[in-house]
Amino acid sequence: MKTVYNARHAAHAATREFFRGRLVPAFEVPARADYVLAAVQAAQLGEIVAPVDHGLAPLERVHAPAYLRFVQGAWAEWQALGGEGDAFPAVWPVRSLRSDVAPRSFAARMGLYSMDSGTPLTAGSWEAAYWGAQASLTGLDQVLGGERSAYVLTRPPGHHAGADFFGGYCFVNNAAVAAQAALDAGLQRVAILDVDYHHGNGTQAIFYERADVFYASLHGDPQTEFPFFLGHADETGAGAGLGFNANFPLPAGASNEAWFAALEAALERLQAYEPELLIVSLGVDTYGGDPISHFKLDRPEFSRLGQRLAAFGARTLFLQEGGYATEAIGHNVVAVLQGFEPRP
Ligand code: OKP
Ligand code: ZN
Repeated sequence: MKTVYNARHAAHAATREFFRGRLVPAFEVPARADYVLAAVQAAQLGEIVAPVDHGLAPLERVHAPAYLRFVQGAWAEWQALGGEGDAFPAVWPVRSLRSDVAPRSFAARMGLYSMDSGTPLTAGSWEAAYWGAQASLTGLDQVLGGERSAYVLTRPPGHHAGADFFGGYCFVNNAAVAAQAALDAGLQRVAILDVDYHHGNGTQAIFYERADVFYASLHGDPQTEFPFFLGHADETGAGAGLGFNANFPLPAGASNEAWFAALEAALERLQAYEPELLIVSLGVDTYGGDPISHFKLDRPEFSRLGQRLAAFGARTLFLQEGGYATEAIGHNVVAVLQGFEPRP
């Protein structure tokens, strides 16, 4: 299968993030994508192509234009204020505070448009995220153009980003942009399967009241795992979207057996939906050696995941999400993709 590689990912290079009261080396680093690229090349997975620019309009189909403008200009605003190092939010409009008006203050807007202090906004965040969305749209073009599958190698990830907020290392929701673009191209039912360790709160929220995108996710239980405030099993959709959202939270430390049982349950729901396209939010932070996650998958399980997704039978667009055991993620991703499409 072809890989669409967002080389501009490297523009987003945070050095540090907050952890237990101090700034520690960032987990979501450019080396992640470098290792995956090397592994994809070594495995001779297929041609590696560059993203084609589809412009801002497809991003505005799922994100508020004011939010996108904010992210695009945030680094310049931060620099004009004399900001040193990366920008972090420090104040949020929680319950009883107003979020329907955007204050003039940059600090206030950083909070208005974010969900956590764990997502450093850097000089190149917008460039990397914009081109990540373009790479996702380019991968979608491949799959709609007749390819059985495509893999989009990009960072930062996207599934925590909501219609109008960044967070969880994410700025632009690549899965949501691609799903909406697929609908805009004429498809009627798109499934998103999110196998990242973390619940994709942004993706879920964007499509929560809609029946044309079915979001299914297996993830660490939000009782103890990020993003904490979404991802419970009782979130099944609302309004026209009722019945088109399915969450399979698993306790931190869950066995591989439990994980694959949840995968079967999720795929059963998606199979009944009869999607014309499957988008896989492919986080490999489910790996046993991941430094911030608590599942136990390893090479054989990633390969089995790929095989199972191939058996699902749909056109499939793989989008890179998390995975923080930097040197291992390339091998883990390639195990999934080769499981999906064994070498002839
Ligand atoms: C993004 B994705 C660890 C803090 C964790 C949020 C994790 C975001 C994961 N020091 N912060 O879903 O892989
Ligand atoms: Zn994750």
